[in-house]
This record gives sequence, structure tokens and C-alpha cells, in this order.
Amino acid sequence: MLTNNKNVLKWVDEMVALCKPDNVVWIDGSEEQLQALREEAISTGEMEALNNEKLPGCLLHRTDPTDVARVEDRTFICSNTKENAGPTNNWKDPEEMWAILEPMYNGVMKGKTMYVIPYSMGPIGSKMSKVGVEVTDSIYVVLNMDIMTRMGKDAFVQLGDTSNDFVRGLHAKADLDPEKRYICHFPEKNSICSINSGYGGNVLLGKKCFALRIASYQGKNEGWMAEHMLILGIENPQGEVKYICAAFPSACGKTNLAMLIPPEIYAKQGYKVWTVGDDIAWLRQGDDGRLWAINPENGFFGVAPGTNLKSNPNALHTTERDTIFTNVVHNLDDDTVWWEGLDKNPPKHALDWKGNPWDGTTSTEKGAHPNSRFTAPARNCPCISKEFNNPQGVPISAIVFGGRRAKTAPLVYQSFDWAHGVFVGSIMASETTAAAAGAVGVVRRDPMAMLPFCGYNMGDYFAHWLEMGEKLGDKAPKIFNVNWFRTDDEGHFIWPGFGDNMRVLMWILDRCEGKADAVETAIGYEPKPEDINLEGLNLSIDTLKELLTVDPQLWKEDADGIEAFYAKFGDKLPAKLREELNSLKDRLSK
Ligand code: GTP
Ligand code: SPV
Ligand code: MN
Repeated sequence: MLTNNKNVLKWVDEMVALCKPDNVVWIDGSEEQLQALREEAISTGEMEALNNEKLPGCLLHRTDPTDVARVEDRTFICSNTKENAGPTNNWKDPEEMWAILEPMYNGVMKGKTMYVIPYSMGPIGSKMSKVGVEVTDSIYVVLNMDIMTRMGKDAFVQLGDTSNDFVRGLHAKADLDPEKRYICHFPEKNSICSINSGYGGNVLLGKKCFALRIASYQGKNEGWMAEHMLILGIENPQGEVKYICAAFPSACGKTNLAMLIPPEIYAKQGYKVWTVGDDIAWLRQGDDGRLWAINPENGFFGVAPGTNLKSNPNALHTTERDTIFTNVVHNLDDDTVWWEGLDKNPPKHALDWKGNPWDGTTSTEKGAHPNSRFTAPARNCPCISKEFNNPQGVPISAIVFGGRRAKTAPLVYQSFDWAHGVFVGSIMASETTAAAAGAVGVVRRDPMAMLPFCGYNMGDYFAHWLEMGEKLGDKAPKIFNVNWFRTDDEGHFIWPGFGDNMRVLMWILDRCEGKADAVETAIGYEPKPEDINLEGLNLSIDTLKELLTVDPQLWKEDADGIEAFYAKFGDKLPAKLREELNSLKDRLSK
């Protein structure tokens, strides 16, 4: 036992009595214990060791082929009332849900070991951090939680001996039956239950389940925010760093933006980019009145396909050691890994993500799953911010929203003010991706990139955003929207994206500092085309102008879509947002 905290001990006893494991192992976080678990997982085939010279400390894992992404239709917010979960979440009464779950958990760990994982979301010692305890029957979960969180006995020090303020997470792989897969959140009880899955976002309960769904609910009650946002710092040649948060839906470019390599024109002047986080931000008003952010995570659970030395060298270098690869190609010639978009040399003698023989030189099937992932420690990242472990976090100058929109949204625009910025976030829409089960490429509303992650009524969530703006007053970050994904008539992306996105971020920071001009349009402020630096880029000013066009017809149609979306919230929709929609319509018809 690693703690004397009676609340923890009592809950773990209850979980043991329910799941009836043969053994219980408390995870202290020591390298010795972790190494023994790695060896055990390798001996049972749960994980495979990779080439220890080329990829030291790296492991490969395959999930069940029916279990490769988050499952939004099996994810529930079991608030005390349906209204508290709101119109965008699946809801079930907590008691009814427990009546379904309890028999499934009863004896589910017979013949197995239960691992008790204490972890901190956020740096140990930070007032912004929060503790969770996850019990699981999966070594894969333990080893991933080690990378993604501050795991082990220090988390119990952070919790203290008497506190009851920890998130209880119960996970069992059971038999991976998709029909019996449940990812359930009980916000009022600080607890999460996950069963019949072994895939990242469904089972690493510190991540989406706690750090977004439960934490967003806690944030509303406690006056802070938990958001699906990256955090990056841009250092100017004088050594000053300004920080930006950006919310994009799953697989829409957060990891890539967070680790971007500055284009030559900026690099040669001495600009640098630093990564604080790539997926989740916890935001709080600081003593100085500004908004401060921490990344509650300790690693990156990143999309593998498309990651290469050109698109994201920092991510690739981050995965060169002590990384877990999930559902990628196994190159049997040298025991390394491969995925689509890594390079133009797919291996000939390989196993695909399902473990079947695969010849990349002839196969027409993809070798890696589109949602294959790497789990890599933040400390490996060549551009990790020196503030990464700062318990205060970093002060935020700008908040950026964005999604995949083939046509409607321009490359970048700025909101008129905070409330209009909340409107801009609330009307976000994006094409769906492989990060969640279901159709890919379908446009849906995804406010603030939080549709799958808001742990309470999204109408109340919008109101909370508006309240935060009132508290922050003139110290509030400026709010922007970007779209890297506009396509031409043949469906090709027009904007080069990746490192070149910094050209847009520079305009954003200039706007925050009052250094750049703007053009007022119906939807917000846009840059003057000449204010986006295109030096060294093979892109004409006319193409840039096209990227900045706002088609009133498309926007009128979009406004109807927003109207329909807003209607779901009934009187939970803040009046302010309806006013913003009406003003947008007025401006569009002028
Ligand atoms: P989650 O981890 O699911 O939350 O995703 P994420 O938002 O971190 O997405 P990520 O950065 O992993 O990018 C996902 C996909 O988008 C990858 O296939 C990238 O290659 C692609 N992508 C990222 N940035 C850009 C960009 O600027 N332009 C284009 N065209 N594609 C991009
Ligand atoms: C996402 O889907 O937004 C992810 C991956 O970051 S998961 O952890 O599976 O949610
Ligand atoms: Mn994500």
C-alpha cells in the first residue's frame, strides 16, 4: 500500500471486492516495477519489444481490430439529471447505468491482476493539478499512464492523507465485446467506469475522461476551464515568449501546430517555437488577472500517420526512445515501425496493424490504422518548453479555434471581442476524422472542439465561457479562428500548412500587441493580405486573397445550420449567443 488515505483505501477495497482479481499491485512508479511489467507484457505477447539500437525502450502494441478509436455512441455522461448532461451527450440515469455495469464488473478480474495507478494531472506541487486513481487489468494501460501522467507514489503525496478529492477510474478490458463497451462518467461522484475496450482515449482515464469530461464539470463549479487545446510559446529574437492556446477537433492538427518548425524567414531572425502541450489545457485566472494555462499531461498520444521528418520532425524525434506504438506497421527486417506518410519506403517484410503479413511495396491496403498512435514522453521533445513543469503555467495572449472546412471558413479571422469570440467557438464545424469510430469526412458542429468531451450541458458551458470573459475583462486573450484545410476544386489543400502556419500565428500575435491592421468583414477582422508574410513561400498573393474570401451565400447557409444547432439547447442557450447570431445574419445581408 502506498498511502494511508482512508478514502483511497476504502474505494480500492470496494473495487477489489467487485472485480475479484487474484492479485492487487499498487503502482509506485519505480523504474524497477515498470521494467518488470514491460517484461511481463512482452512475455505474454501483449507488447512486442522493438529494435533496441534504433528505437531504445520502445514497444509495439495492437488493439483488437474492433477497438481502434474513441466510441462516442458508447460514451455516457451519467449526471443526476438528463438536463445536466445536455442535448449533445448520451445520458443515462446513474443508478440505471450502474445496474448495467455492476454485473459486468462482478468477478471480471478473476484470474487476473488489478493494478492500482495513482497519478497527477498537472505538475506535482501545482495548485492547478488534480489527482486520479485508476484501477485496471491492463499492463498496456499502466505503461501508457506512466508516459502520459505523473504516475506513482508522488501522486499520493500530492493528494495528501485525508483528501477525498480524487477521480476514481475503474477500467476492465473484459472480453472487448463492442456491444458491451461502455465509457461512463459520473460527474457528481468524481468517477469514471470503462469496460470492454483497450484503446487509448477509452481507457487512459486521466486523458479525455478525467482531464476533459470530469474536469470541465469541475472547472465550471470552481471557476476555471478544461479545454481540448494545445499550448505553444513563440519566442522572439529578443527572448520574449508569448503563449497561444488552440482548440482543433481530434486529428485536425494540434500536435503538429504545437511542435511546428519556424519557416526559414523567422528562424534566421532568431524566432523559436516551444511546446507546452498538444491536446489539453487547464486554464485559470492568475493573481495578475490574466489567463494562465497548464498542460495536465506528461506525454503525447499522437496520431502516427502523416508524421514525418518534413511535416513534424519534433514529433518524430520525440518517438525515438521510450515510446509505445499502437496499431502501426511492424517492419520485420529490422524490428522498427512504419506508417503511411512516414517516408516513401514502406517495408516489404512486415506485419500490418492487425498483425497480418503485409508487403508495403505491393499491398493496396493501408498498413497502419488511420488512427494509429504513438505514446511518447514530453521530456523527449526537442522543443519542449522550459515552463513545461512550471506549477503556475504560462500566460495566454491568444485563443485560436479551428477545424477542417473545405470551403466556408477563411484562413484566419479575429473576433470583434470576447463574447463574439465565444460565438465563433460555439459555431465551429469540422469534418469528422478517424479518431472516433464512425463515418469520416462528414461536417458536424463541434463547438470549441469539445463536442465529444464536455462533461455537462453545453449551454451551461457556453455561459461559463461568457462568465470567464467578464472576469478577465481587458486582460482576456484575443480570440481567433483558423482553417488550414480549404481545398481547391480538385480537393487539394490550398494552404501549405504545418510550419507555414506560423505565418498566421505571427499576424495573430501582432494583433494581440496592436501592431497589425485588419479589415472588418461580416464575420470578424481579417488580415490585409500583405500583412501575412509569404516570403520564401511558393504561394501568390492572389491565392492568399482567395483563402481569405468570405462567401456570403455559404455563410448564410451556415447561419441556418447554426440556428438549427442552437435550437437543441432551448433556454440553456445564453441570450448573448443568439444576439451574436442575429448580428451575424444582419451583417451578411448588408
Ligand atoms: P488528436 O491527438 O486526435 O487530438 O489530434 P491533433 O489535433 O493533435 O492532430 P494532429 O496534429 O495529430 O494531426 C492530424 C492529422 O492532420 C495528421 O495526419 C496531420 O498530417 C494533419 N495535419 C496537421 N496539420 C496540418 C496542416 O497544417 N495542414 C494539413 N493539410 N494537414 C495537417
Ligand atoms: C482525440 O481523439 O482527440 C485524441 C486521442 O487525442 S484519444 O486519447 O483517443 O482521445
Ligand atoms: Mn485530442
